[in-house]
Amino acid sequence: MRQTMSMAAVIPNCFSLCLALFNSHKLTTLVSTPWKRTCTTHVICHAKKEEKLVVVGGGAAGVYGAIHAKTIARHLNVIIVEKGKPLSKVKISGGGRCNVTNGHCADNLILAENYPRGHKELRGSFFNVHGPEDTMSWFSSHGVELKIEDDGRAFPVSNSSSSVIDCLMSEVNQRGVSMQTKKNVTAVSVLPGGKFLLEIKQLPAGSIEHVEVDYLLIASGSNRQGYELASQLGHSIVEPMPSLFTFKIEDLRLRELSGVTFPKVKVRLKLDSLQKNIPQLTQVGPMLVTHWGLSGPAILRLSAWGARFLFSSGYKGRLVVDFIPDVHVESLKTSLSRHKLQFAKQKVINSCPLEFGITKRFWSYVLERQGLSGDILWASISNNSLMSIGSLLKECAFEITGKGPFKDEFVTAGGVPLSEISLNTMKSKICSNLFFAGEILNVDGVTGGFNFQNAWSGGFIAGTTIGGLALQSQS
Ligand SMILES: Cc1cc2nc3c(=O)[nH]c(=O)nc-3n(C[C@H](O)[C@H](O)[C@H](O)COP(=O)(O)OP(=O)(O)OC[C@H]3O[C@@H](n4cnc5c(N)ncnc54)[C@H](O)[C@@H]3O)c2cc1C
Ligand SMILES: *[C@@H]1O[C@H](CO)[C@@H](O)[C@H](O)[C@H]1NC(C)=O
Ligand SMILES: *[C@@H]1O[C@H](CO)[C@@H](O)[C@H](O)[C@H]1NC(C)=O
Ligand SMILES: *[C@@H]1O[C@H](CO)[C@@H](O)[C@H](O)[C@H]1NC(C)=O
Ligand SMILES: CC(=O)N[C@H]1CO[C@H](CO)[C@@H](O)[C@@H]1O
Repeated sequence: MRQTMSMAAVIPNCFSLCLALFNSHKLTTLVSTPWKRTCTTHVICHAKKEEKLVVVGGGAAGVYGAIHAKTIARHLNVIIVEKGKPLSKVKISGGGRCNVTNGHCADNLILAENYPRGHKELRGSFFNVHGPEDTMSWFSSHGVELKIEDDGRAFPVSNSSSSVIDCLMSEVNQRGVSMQTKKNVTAVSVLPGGKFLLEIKQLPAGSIEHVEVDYLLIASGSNRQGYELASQLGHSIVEPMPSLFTFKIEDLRLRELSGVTFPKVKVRLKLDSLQKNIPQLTQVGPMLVTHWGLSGPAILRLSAWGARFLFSSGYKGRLVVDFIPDVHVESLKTSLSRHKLQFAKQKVINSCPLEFGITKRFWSYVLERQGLSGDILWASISNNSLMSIGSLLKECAFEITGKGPFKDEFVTAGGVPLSEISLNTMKSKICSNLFFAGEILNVDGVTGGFNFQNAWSGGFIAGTTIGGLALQSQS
């Protein structure tokens, strides 16, 4: 079928026949007949104009979109313009393993809740059209086996992001998508007939070419240039800002705990600017102490949900940590009193309340923060001190003084507002034949493969919509 269709692509008349057959679902049964020869011998057509799609950006969204557009409309001239290396973020993601998607949310409504920007809008058709299961089955049917880890993140069985890249690049080549690298799309305008006129700069030489295109898919990620292109076409841009970052906390004693992981804490963000209580500003999960502050999944999720508030507060705020979220404060205090009786003759530093999973290193931090010497005996801790240790474990405040320097989980919130596109087609509501997919949209997910899923889903929807339009315009 592949061969027949590409033959058809060069003979537009034959293409219409192909299309008719394709539409009536009979094509697959016909490929073995000698009609291919018939096609080549009956070239009588007025050649229809060749349509062109340019995809700005060879990232996850752009490449996946291009492949799917070309899968549907083989005659469509599909060109990806990439200023750097294609799929470079796929390569480095997940520590080189690539968290392709998150396979834990069978329910798309629950899946949508992992998107601080987009959680309302993505509850609709978006993931139903192409969700994590569709992505996983696409990859596995194209030779990339995936496995789902306990927390839901899906990785290639090979543990290497190269399997994902190799698969996508081989699809690009096999399907005849043209990948043009070291080219920067610098400006766009709409011509009177409705086509786009792109200005493309060759890097690093700087020679400029102008290209007319019928369909434009902007999948430029969080690149400033991409926002510029979108606004040149009439779109507004929600102010871009970082999401998924760690918290800088200036606490020399905390620094001594650097490297310690707490498997389950409850973290809450308190900001002066917050009038109402926002449920997502409380997160439960693992937390990690670093040498500049706090990190780990619970903190990253909190940073994502709090991204806007933290941005406007200049990354200042108060973090309240409950180190023992499964135990009520009163029963914790009772247990501490019991511990005091039981271990009365021991030094506090030598006998930490292990039943709560408190490690010795953390216990000595707690004692220090309480102003207690580790050398005193349990018996000599006053009831008041004991109660405030209990309160500290349940409600330990840290002053956030900034955003961590770590960029490993970096994702951008903001971009083209979802209200300006139709999520069931990824089509612009402002400019016709313009499409968006991926991080350029005002969508971002928490850690765990959700950002890539946004790119796959958006790329698929945009690509298949464009492919469908290109088929229609040929028929
Ligand atoms: C270090 C790191 C690790 C990450 N890990 C994960 C993870 O494990 N799981 C997850 O889900 N997400 C992860 N992310 C986020 C994820 O990489 C992005 O959400 C995803 O790559 C977005 O895909 P995209 O195709 O929209 O944009 P991108 O992947 O950013 O691709 C956009 C492409 O467009 C090109 N481009 C932009 N403007 C132009 C122009 N004017 N002309 C030509 N080319 C242009 C860029 O060079 C780029 O290659 C990670 C991000 C980083 C930085
Ligand atoms: C991939 O990584 C996981 C987790 O680190 C490990 O359990 C598994 O054995 C690795 N697989 C291969 C093929 O290296
Ligand atoms: C791409 O073009 C824009 C606008 O001219 C420019 O700001 C940007 O630096 C260019 N990018 C590269 C990689 O040259
Ligand atoms: C210590 O304080 C707690 C809480 O106020 C109280 O329940 C307990 O009886 C007190 N114990 C002693 C020994 O005073
Ligand atoms: C965004 C995300 O979930 N990244 C994770 C991908 O997986 C690696 C482990 O291989 C984690 O370190 C990343 O945090």
